[in-house]
Amino acid sequence: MVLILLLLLLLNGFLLEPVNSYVTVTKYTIGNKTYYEKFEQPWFRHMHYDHDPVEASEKDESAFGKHFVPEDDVFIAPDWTAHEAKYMSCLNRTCVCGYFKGSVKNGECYLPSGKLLKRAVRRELRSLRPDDRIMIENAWNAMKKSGLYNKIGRVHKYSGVHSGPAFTLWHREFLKRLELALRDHMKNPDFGLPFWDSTLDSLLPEPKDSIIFSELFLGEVDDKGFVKNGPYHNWETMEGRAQIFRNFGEDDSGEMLNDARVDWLINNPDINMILGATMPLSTCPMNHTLDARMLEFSHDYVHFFVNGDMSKSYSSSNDVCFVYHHGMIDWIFEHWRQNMQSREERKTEYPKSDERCFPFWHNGDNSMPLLQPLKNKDALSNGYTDNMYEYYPRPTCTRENPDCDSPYLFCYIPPNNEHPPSCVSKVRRNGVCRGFEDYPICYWGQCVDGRCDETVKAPKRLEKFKKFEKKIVPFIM
Ligand SMILES: *[C@@H]1O[C@H](CO)[C@@H](O)[C@H](O)[C@H]1NC(C)=O
Ligand SMILES: *[C@@H]1O[C@H](CO)[C@@H](O)[C@H](O)[C@H]1NC(C)=O
Ligand SMILES: *[C@@H]1O[C@H](CO)[C@@H](O)[C@H](O)[C@H]1NC(C)=O
Ligand SMILES: [Cu+2]
Repeated sequence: MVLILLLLLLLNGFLLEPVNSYVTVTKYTIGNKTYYEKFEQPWFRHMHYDHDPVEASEKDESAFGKHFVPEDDVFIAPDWTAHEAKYMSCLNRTCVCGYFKGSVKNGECYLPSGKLLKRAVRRELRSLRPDDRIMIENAWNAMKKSGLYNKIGRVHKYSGVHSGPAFTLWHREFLKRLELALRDHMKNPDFGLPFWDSTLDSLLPEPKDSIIFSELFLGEVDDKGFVKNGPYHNWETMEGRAQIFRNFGEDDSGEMLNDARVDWLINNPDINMILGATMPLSTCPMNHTLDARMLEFSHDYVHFFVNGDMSKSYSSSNDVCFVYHHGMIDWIFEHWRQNMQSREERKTEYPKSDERCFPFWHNGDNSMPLLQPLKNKDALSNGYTDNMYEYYPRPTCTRENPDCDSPYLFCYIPPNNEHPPSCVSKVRRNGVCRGFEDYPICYWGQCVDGRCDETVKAPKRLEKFKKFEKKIVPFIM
């Protein structure tokens, strides 16, 4: 009896005080939405170690985000050809027209097919029609085969800039170039780089069981973590491994983006939370504290979640997952710009150079390595989204219209209106679906004993959304 009481007490205490430094119950209003922070939500699912400035005594040892490349690495210089160099830095369509072998008439670029070159439309992977997705996958595979994918991958491997103000801008320009190459390999260059909105996976009991990691999208891994099917199967890495490597679960701090952090970022009045130094020197007279929700940190956790090739900056570009994830980071950056800055501010505001804070290569007027002649500040240009690409809206749903417009997603309506309905990714075969039994969570089969069982036929889905309004399921973390 005493023992049972003691056990109950212990259990109770455990539930009330999880071992997590982000535990509080607080009401937040972000934009028009209200969130209640309880347990580790809404910001994080796992504890994150504190981020500390770099001590002056460690200044020389610190890489400040410069890439570590293994000693036995075989260096292959990723130089742009003269043809690429001529077009890759373009920020408008007349400038880039020759890259697509088009011709300029009346200030517009016409492709050899006679079609007008437009801005590329970037869509969430699960919002693409299957035919279009396959067209894009074929383009990637053509680039992989010709060596162009690895060549551009090496631009990131040897020169990607991280841990400070230039991070988001360097990657914006890098993605723009990769997108030009991808479009040049597509039958329909109206499509741009897809992006992976990992908020759609953030509520799943096991995000690694998302349909995104099935053969339909990024591929499944075998028991050693090697990608064993899907469009990127047998993709030899830049380092010569036969398969892309993902090592889910290796790092506790890995996790998806979530709606609360995305909303916090895109409505944030402090430019430092978007572009600020994430590895400042301790000598920096900082205006901002290091916050685990800063854009670059939030970006890191997704890398850590997938792990394997994605866990290191020198190897992450091996995995197309990296490109798609950075598309989402760029989406956040653009939506912050649109929400919080005027057109003029967008092209000029940049954290002030200060050598007490961050090294010179993060300064606005420093050239972007391997993305010359552009300087960090040039990537603030409105030309990117005025001329080169635009974003198709992320999947959303409401109580009135609980439809995510994709067979790979369903509309989750949380109990007690804790937060607004949101689109959630379906789960792959044998994946964990616990807590969502009454939703169409399994892409194949049905949720039985907490797993998607493809041998159990799904009922007719004619009324798929109606019943959820009545039945509300507790959400188990
Ligand atoms: C907030 O809601 C109001 C009324 O629904 C709407 O007009 C406004 O645009 C919303 N603002 C944001 C930032 O979503
Ligand atoms: C397009 O870009 C080129 C190269 O930067 C520039 O010379 C030209 O003026 C731009 N055209 C327009 C219409 O902005
Ligand atoms: C800190 O903020 C003040 C006022 O907003 C500004 O004048 C100053 O330049 C900032 N310092 C740094 C290091 O960004
Ligand atoms: Cu990077």
